[in-house]
Amino acid sequence: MKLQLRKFAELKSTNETAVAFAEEGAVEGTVIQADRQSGGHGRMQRVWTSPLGGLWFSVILRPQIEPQYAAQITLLAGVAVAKALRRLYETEAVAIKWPNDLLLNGKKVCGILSELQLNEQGNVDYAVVGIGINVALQAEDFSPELQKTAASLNLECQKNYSCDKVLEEIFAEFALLYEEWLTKGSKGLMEEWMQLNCTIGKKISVRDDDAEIFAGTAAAIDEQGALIVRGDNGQEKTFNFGEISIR
Ligand code: BT5
Repeated sequence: MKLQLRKFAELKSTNETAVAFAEEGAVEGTVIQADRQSGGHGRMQRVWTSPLGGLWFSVILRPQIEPQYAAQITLLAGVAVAKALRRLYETEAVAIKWPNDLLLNGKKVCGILSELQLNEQGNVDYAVVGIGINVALQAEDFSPELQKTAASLNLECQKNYSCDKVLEEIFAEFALLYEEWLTKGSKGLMEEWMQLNCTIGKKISVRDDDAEIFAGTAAAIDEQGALIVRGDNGQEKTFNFGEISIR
């Protein structure tokens, strides 16, 4: 797959623009990037802080796969970004928190938002994978609340990489992984995810809004990217998506 960049100074949300382009037939590998977003969002329309200095982009994919495997696209993006950031910033402190976050020394540096559109036959029409990375944000770009939970790569690692450089590194990893995933299946991807994650083996709470709905140890992820949790009460439960905090 060839990634082709379409760059904008400002968009409401690169995911929204990517969906609109995909609906108009944009080819697989089209990438929408904006220097800033006026309405960047996370899951359930949560606000995603996206000022100048961050890398905000969305990739249009048209994988011919069974829709139930589409959840792996978020894992794939996480692996591609984690590998690129670890190499470029020469740190192993970047790790994947299930399902869609990348942490640096325990603070969120990247969020991923995947959206899937099926056609009338129930096959994948397109997927949009939106990736937000705090590359060169300053502490004051974050609200006081986010300052406690979010980090910016250049600040934290004392480097001065541009968003273009980070994007170039991610493109290389992403294209390679995606081809491998399409042709060879998910085994290699899952193995890499296991190497790069900071979730499995940890004591976690599964949350809905602010309330804990299940507590236990993250035991494994299954073929489709769902998290298997061994409950403190001995019961095992599988979560296809959700919110967790590491205890
Ligand atoms: C995510 O949602 O983590 C997915 C974020 C995806 C953003 C990208 S940017 C390009 C593309 N265009 C979009 O409009 N979106 C995608 P979620 O798991 O729901 O986490 C959202 C939470 O992360 C918020 O409620 C905040 O607590 C926190 N947050 C917001 N902005 C942040 C930032 N810049 N860095 C770290 N944490 C942030």
